Amino acid sequence: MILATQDKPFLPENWTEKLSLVKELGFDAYEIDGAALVNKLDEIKEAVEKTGLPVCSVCGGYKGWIGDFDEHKRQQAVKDISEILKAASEIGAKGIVVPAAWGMFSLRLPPMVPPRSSDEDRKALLDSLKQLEEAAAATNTYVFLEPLNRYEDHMINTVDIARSIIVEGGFKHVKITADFFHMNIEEKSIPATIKEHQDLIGHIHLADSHRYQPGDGHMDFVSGFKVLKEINFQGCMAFECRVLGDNPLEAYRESVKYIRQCIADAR
Ligand code: LER
Ligand code: MN
Repeated sequence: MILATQDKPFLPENWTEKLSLVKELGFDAYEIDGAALVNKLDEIKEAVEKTGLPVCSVCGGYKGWIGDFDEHKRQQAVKDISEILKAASEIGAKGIVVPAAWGMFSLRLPPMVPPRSSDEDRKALLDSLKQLEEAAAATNTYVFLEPLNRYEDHMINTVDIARSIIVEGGFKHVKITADFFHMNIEEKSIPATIKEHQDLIGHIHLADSHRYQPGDGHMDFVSGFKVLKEINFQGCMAFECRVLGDNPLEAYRESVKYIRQCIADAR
């Protein structure tokens, strides 16, 4: 299993120095911001070559959402993500993590009544993903559709809903990001969810129960990793968390060791 990290405030700005330190911390790969990738493509390519630390995936870095209420912003998201996928393919990244929307609306927070029906939400998502399916096919990349918990999005909260959209659209280049933090809130069982949707899970996000670094909270990673091993998951698992501790760099190093031990314990 490939372990990756997103950017952190304690990592250097210079791309070669950043990727070197990521490697030294014990990671195998890096999950990059889409805007950084597009704007600094040559610099990042050089850093990947020099350090031997690949960019495995992209997350964020575009305007709007694929399920945006605002039609103009929705199309902007599709356009930006298509551009990012071109850059991703140039650098050998597998694809981009894409939620329906993040922080746009929650059915569990006031005003609780959305400005659009769930049928219209679904129509918008299917249309965006149809366009992105073509962009991903043309670049041999994937869109990793990501369910978020009920407080962060109202359209796709569970892996099952993500599946139903992929099946309805007949998409071949849309897979699922299974994020342990969101699954811990929304799914009855993380291992059972991974097992049931193994054919569509293409990417993993890791954080502990409180969204800080793995090992600091009470998430049961081992039971999920057991299933990932059983199904021979070949994708990337990217840390997506803030880091607690007086020395965050060292705390992060310990967290990588912790996750590697969880992987070893998952037999
Ligand atoms: C947000 O909570 C999240 O999980 C990100 O991966 C959004 O794409
Ligand atoms: Mn995530």
